[in-house]
Amino acid sequence: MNTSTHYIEANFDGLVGPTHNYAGLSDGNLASKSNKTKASNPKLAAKEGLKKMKALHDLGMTQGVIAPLARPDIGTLRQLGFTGNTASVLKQVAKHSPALLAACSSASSMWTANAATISPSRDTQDGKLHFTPANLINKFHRSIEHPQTGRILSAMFRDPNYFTHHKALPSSPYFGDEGAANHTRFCHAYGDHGVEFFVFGESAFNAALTKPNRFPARQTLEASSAIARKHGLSANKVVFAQQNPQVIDAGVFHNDVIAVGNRDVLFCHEHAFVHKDSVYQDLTTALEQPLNIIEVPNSAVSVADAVTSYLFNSQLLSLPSGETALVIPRECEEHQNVADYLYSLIASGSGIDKLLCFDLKQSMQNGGGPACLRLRVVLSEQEQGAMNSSVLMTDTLFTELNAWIDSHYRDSITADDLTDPSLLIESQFALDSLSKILNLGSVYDFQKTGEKS
Ligand code: SUG
Repeated sequence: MNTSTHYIEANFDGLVGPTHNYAGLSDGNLASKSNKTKASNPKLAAKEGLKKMKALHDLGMTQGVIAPLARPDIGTLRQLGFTGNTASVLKQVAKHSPALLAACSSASSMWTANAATISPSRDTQDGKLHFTPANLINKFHRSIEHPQTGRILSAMFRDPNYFTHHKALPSSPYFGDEGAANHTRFCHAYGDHGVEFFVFGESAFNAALTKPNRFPARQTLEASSAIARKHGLSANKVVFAQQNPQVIDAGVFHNDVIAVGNRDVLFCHEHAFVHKDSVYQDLTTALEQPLNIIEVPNSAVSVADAVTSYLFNSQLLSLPSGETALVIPRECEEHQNVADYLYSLIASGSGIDKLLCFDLKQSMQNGGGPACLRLRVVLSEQEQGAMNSSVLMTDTLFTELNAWIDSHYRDSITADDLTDPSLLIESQFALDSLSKILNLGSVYDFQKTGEKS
């Protein structure tokens, strides 16, 4: 391994799929539940996300795109006993269970923070980058994502000399895994051997650990430790922490709704973790240098304010200019307490220098903010050279994707539209064409899965 090589953090955002809709599928995610039955606007959703990608690219960040999954998921519907051609499958399931149709039509793969957990090559025993797609077992509509997600990630990071792709963990609640949304990496420079921080909501085997009462904990300690093992991480560079069950019950369904970290900064709410002092101590010890912990007091921003504004679902970015930026959703500026807190934070010399604010309302209404929409990958120069560069944002790709959205996306979807076989055909055409733009090969394989209309 060449330790003098330069490493960067690239962000890969999920392109919102053509079936984006509000189906109220996520118990414990307050936005998802409260927007059920609202009409969605997939075209606007995709453009909002794309604008964020382009803006970060324009600031000099390495920005990539992750293609959406094929939806409705006819393969899963066939597995559940619906037969005939695709129009007939849709008709049967719409009659039998509109909720099942909605689950199989969800564009939830847009939240790529849940796509996988990734360990950079500097942290792993074999010096390769490791990927484990999340099994997302806690929600049916998300549990069907990982096989296609794994294919897409493999088509983006193909070269086995650099990239190791694992299968998702066993599909059991004991190993509930929600990917990078519950995983943060700390380091001084991206090329250092980093500290990988895993936050879990409950333990499947240790009954002594408290559990939330109202809403499910989606990540188990057992899943997090399996990933650390599979990725070959050093024990002294891994920290496990339990998320406060009370915040899960208040709507914090992933750690990235209450904390975000980058390099040697941890920005979190004071109620984020159980035994927070020992968590902070363990992180500092593993990092072997000071960690800048910016802890937001409940008196300034309550947990409820954090959940409505998505303050912590922000991206903490080290810009090429040397500044640290916090990428926030518009909702933070619209929330008085949160906005006041943020302006004082920037003025205080905390280590966060500027705010970048984006409209991501279409995704926010399903509980997905800026940080949900991105998957971080720390890459060396050689790894950047070895990956599929067609997925990296450029001015040309931005123009091409905008035109692609314009020609394939609807500007409104309601529950009734999900039964429409033309939506399926439109989506298949769109993804066929996207797989060429992004050079993904046959990741969708509609023919093979019997999904071709
Ligand atoms: O899993 N919402 C997603 C939001 C994921 C946000 N991701 C992170 N925090 N990293 C979820 O709850 C709602 C779909 C619907 O109701 O139509 C949904 O799946």
